[in-house]
Amino acid sequence: PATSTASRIPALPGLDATWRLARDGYLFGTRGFRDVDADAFRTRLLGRAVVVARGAEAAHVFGTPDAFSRTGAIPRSVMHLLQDEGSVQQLEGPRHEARKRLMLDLAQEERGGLVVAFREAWPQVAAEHAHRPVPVRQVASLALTRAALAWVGIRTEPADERALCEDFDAMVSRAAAIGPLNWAARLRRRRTEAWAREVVRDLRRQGDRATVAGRLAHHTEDGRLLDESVAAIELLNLLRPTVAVARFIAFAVHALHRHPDWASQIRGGEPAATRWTADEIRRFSPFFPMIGGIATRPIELHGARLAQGQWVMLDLYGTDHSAELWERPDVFNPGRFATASPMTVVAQGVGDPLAAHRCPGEQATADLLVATLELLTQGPEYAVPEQDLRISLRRLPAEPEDRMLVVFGG
Ligand code: MYR
Repeated sequence: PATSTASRIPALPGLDATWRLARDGYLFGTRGFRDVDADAFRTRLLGRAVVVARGAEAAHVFGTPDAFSRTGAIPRSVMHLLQDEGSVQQLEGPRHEARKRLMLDLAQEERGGLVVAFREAWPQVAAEHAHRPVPVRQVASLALTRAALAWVGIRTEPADERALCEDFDAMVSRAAAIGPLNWAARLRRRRTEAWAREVVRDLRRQGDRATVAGRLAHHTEDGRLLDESVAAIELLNLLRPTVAVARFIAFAVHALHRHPDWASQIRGGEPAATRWTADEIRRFSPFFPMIGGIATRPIELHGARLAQGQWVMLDLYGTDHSAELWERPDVFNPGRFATASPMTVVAQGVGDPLAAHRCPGEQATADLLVATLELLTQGPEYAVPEQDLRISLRRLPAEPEDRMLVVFGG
């Protein structure tokens, strides 16, 4: 019987923890676990009962194929900016697997072309922004937009490229916002979706089955082309998260600045040091805070039985900083990856990327960060001006206080 023994999971004091989420941001889970002295707690968010958990067991349970449904598991304001209806993130079971195979074929198998395009775009964009302080994310987003468009095979005018870059950036920047800031980003998203539908129509008209975008436009499920708007949403799902890697790139600049020992190993051409630093940046930096799911069947967690329909959040940031999984988790130490597996990092989700909702672009992200670290140490020179380098974990998404300013070209 689906009786819940979730009561064995301690409850956070207080009726509703929404105010704590607003107060603590990325540390919402960590502070809650500390307060109840456990790796899971029960509470309410916006009045709705939720179990929040971190650690190996929770990550394993959460990554079990089809144990959780994503529909209705994150606020609609977040869902509309990052995923939208009909997208791969909203599918489950065989339909999810068919769509996810396509996304993996493109985002993972074809990632080499993306990295080549990014290496080409970075020095160009750095030169376009030289001799004045500029937030790294601005340079990185534009370089990634240019690279992503070239990679999928879409030609655009420079003005359109800049507008698209700002649209993608807004979708992520405003994902956690409520009210007007979120709505404004949603309007921008509608415009971008209209652009993507037009691209899909063109690709179909031209019969392009060769480029990454062309393959997506001609992908069939049950013998039928994807609905034009769904194909457009999936095209945005290739482009938007690629541009979001700019957030990790800002943290990469921050890390090299704070850890000159690792910077000099990377500059010396140590491939292992470079790869480990890329993975440590993904583990250490505040990126996607938590993921949510609705149990599709009764689930065992920490000896408790969660009923079907239970809303559960997995604290990604807390898991990547948990002492259960990581030695001295709050120390930035790429050397840990001499023995640790990068798959243990959950910044981009958990489980098997094909069967679960883990990010299909995780390998691409790691490769882009390796390229970034090489470009930062061996590519166009830059200086880091005096600024506030603190990173507030209250803000979702997080970034350095002064937005990690750099000056390219001395
Ligand atoms: C995507 O574009 O689908 C992935 C982007 C990852 C960005 C990471 C930062 C996002 C923080 C937003 C908060 C969402 C609250 C659940």
